[in-house]
Formats: sequence, C-alpha cells, structure tokens
Amino acid sequence: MIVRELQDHNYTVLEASTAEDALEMITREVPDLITLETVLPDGDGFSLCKTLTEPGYTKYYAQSPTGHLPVIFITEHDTLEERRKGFEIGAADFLAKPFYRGDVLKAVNNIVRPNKRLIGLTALVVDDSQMARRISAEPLRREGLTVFECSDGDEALCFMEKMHKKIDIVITDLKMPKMGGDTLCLKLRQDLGLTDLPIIFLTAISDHTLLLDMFKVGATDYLVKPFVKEELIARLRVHLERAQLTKNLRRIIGSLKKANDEIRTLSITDPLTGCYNRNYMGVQLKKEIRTAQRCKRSLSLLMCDIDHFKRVNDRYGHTVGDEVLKGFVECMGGCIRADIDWVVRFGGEEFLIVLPETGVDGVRDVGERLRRAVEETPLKTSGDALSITASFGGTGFGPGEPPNLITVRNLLVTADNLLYSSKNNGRNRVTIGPLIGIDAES
Ligand code: GH3
Ligand code: MG
Repeated sequence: MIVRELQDHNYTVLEASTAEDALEMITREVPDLITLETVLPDGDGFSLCKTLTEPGYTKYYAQSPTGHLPVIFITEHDTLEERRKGFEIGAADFLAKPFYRGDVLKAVNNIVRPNKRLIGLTALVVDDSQMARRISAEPLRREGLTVFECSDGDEALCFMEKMHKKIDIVITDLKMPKMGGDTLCLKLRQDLGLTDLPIIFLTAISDHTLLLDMFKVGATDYLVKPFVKEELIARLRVHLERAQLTKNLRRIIGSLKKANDEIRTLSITDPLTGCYNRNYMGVQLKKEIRTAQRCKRSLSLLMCDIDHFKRVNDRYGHTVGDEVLKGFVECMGGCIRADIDWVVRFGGEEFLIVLPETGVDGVRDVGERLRRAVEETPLKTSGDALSITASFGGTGFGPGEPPNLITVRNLLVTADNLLYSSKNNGRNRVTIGPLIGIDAES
C-alpha cells in the first residue's frame, strides 16, 4: 500500500523487509525519507532508527541537501508511550495502522515537499502598482497558491464582501489611492468580522510609529519593501499554518459544543414528548424551591394524569397512545408561560407542571385552564383525532409557609394525593389543597 501510494505520486521507492536489509541498502543509496514499521522480523524500528544516527551511518546522508534522514514510524500500537519513544530518537512523524488512502502521501509530502502544503490555499494581493503586484503574486503562485489581485482598497473590499470565505490570506500595500491598506484592514476586521484572516502589509516605510499604527488597525505582520521573496514566503507560511490551525480548532470546538449540547438535551428530556425527564426534575426542582424561598415568592406544582389512558392503548394501539401523549404535552405547553413554567414526564402518562411565582389560588386557575384545554382539544393522531380528559392535583407554598414544610417530597406527595382525590371523585377535575407535611426534613 505504501509503495503504491508513493509511486503513484512520482516517488522512487526502495523496499526492505528486515532491519538488516534496510541498513545494507542505505550504505548503497540514501533515500530522502524512510517509512519504518516499529516491529520488524529481526528487531524493532526504534533500534534501527537509533542505529541510523550512529556515525557509521550518518556519514552516508550527512552530505545530502538536508543533512538528515527523516523517519516516519508506522505502528499498530499507537500509544503515547510509543510516540514518546519514537520522537525521542528523532522520528519526524507517526502513522497509526490502519491508515487510509492518502495518509502516507500526506505525511511524506509534509516532510519531503513542504511547499505542497500551500496548494489549495488562496491569497489576495492588493497594490496599485501592477509591477508590485506581480512581484508579490508570482512567488505565491509558484508555491501553489491561487492568487487574486486588486488595485486598491475599495476594489479589495468589494471583492472580499463576496469572496471572503475563499480567501486564506491578504497581502496589501499600505499607501494606495482612494482607500489605503490601513482602512481596508480595519474594515475587513470590523465590518466583515474577519478576525482570524492573516493580513500582511507591504510598505516602503520603516518608521516605527507608522508600523505600530498598522498593528493598531489589525495587521498580522508587515514586510518592508524591497523584500526578498523567501522572506515573504516564510512569513506567509507561518501565518497560513497558524490560521489553518485556528480554523480547525474553531471547527472542532464548534462540533464538540454542539455534541455537548445535544448530549445535555438528551440527558434531561423525555424522548417521546420532548418535555423534561425526572433527572432534570431531581436537580431543577430543588433549585426552583430554594430560589422561591430566598426571594420570598410562591411556587406551585400541578400533578396530572390522563384519564383511562389504558383504554386508548387497548382500543387504538400503542403507537396512537404515544401520539396522544405527545399531543397532550403540546396542548398543555400552549397553556402555560413559556420559559417560566415547565413540564416533567413523571411516569407513563403522569406529568408534573412546575409553576414558579404562582400561589395556591393561581394554581387553581391554571389547573382549570389546562383541564378545559385538554377536554376541548381533540388530539391529532395518525388515525382519527381523539378527545381525552385528565385529572389534576395541585399544591404550593407562599412566603408565609413554615420553611420546614417546604420539601420536594412534601410537595410531590401532596400533589399526588390531591390528583388521586380527583380520580376518586370522578376524574376530569382539579383538586387543589394546602401543602401537607409528610416529613419535616428541610
Ligand atoms: P386512570 O384514569 O385511573 O389513570 O386510568 P389509566 O388507564 O389512565 O391508568 P392505568 O395506570 O391503568 O394505565 C396507564 C397506561 O399507560 C398503562 C400503560 O401501558 C400506558 N403507558 C405508560 N407509558 C406509556 C407510553 O409511553 N406510551 C403508551 N402508548 N402508553 C403508555
Ligand atoms: Mg391514567
């Protein structure tokens, strides 16, 4: 695989299957790079790599253009320990098995043909002199960059408004007719929000105050004209690499954040109805109670349960039953305050509604409103729309409530008992009562 991938891209490849073969081969022809398996039939890659740094062997490649022989380790055991061992003896890179098409080529290109790293990147060169543009643009093109040219700040700004997503670096002259490089830079940073884009200034001025002014408007770097093209390329490479790393990092952070949000949402919601689950209630209800007490406000709970829900399942099947549950939660969601009140799936077809800043009188109104809405709203299902009713039990506390009475358990048990009073008294009704102490924990 390795040989084929490299040969396909015009590398000449020598092959050795043992450490002995490899060492012998190097005395005859020195390669530009070695890919080396960590486990060999007659030893291990690390020892071979070490042997290559001994004077008996360095003499073979000391005269090569780079003066060293880079080694890429290929390993099945990609552990931190292995990597540390490899890098300590001078590995240039590590590839873990299984590797995929293009991995070896990329690693080899990075070392042997570093220039290729700029292929696929795009630069914008801004200068009012065509000759000056050519002096900057040509070396960049030779490095494999795609280069666009603009002749002043105005033109460059218009160009960037449309094209900024495709541009990886801007190289601009400072003094230009109409809009200069400084104004252009400021507008790119502030108006287009391109905070990570590398912007390099080319200037004939070496006055330090003026150079500092360039950084004040957001320059990444500058070069004083006349410059050597090697310096331009070297600086460009540093800034492009940094920008690419930043871009990758932002992408990774973005996807991690998204995944994190999704995991959090999944961990606190009921997958069927989308309302909160009991995990969330366990944490949030305590907080809500504490806040109400601290701010001397009321808080109420409504426990509700669909009447004769078993009959829905029995008559129409579980799928329709599920649709009814969803519709029921949606119907209630439309009758409570968004972002203040919240619904928890307490059990199968039993739900809890938490109503901050609502006293026992208030919860009676809310309960009645919900009861009526459920009764009057036929719930859509994949079959016919179904009418259901539900029973409610509500309780709560206000600022005057004895603090030792206010516990999660007391609130839940009182609301549940009141719900069952509603059931026993004929269903489709709301029963509200004061908070009763089942236990007196605080
Ligand atoms: P009551 O008026 O006394 O509350 O009668 P009920 O039939 O609603 O109560 P019961 O406790 O006898 O039955 C509740 C039913 O709810 C039984 C259970 O299979 C069903 N159920 C619980 N969770 C789900 C669910 O997620 N989907 C569906 N389709 N049914 C569920
Ligand atoms: Mg029920």
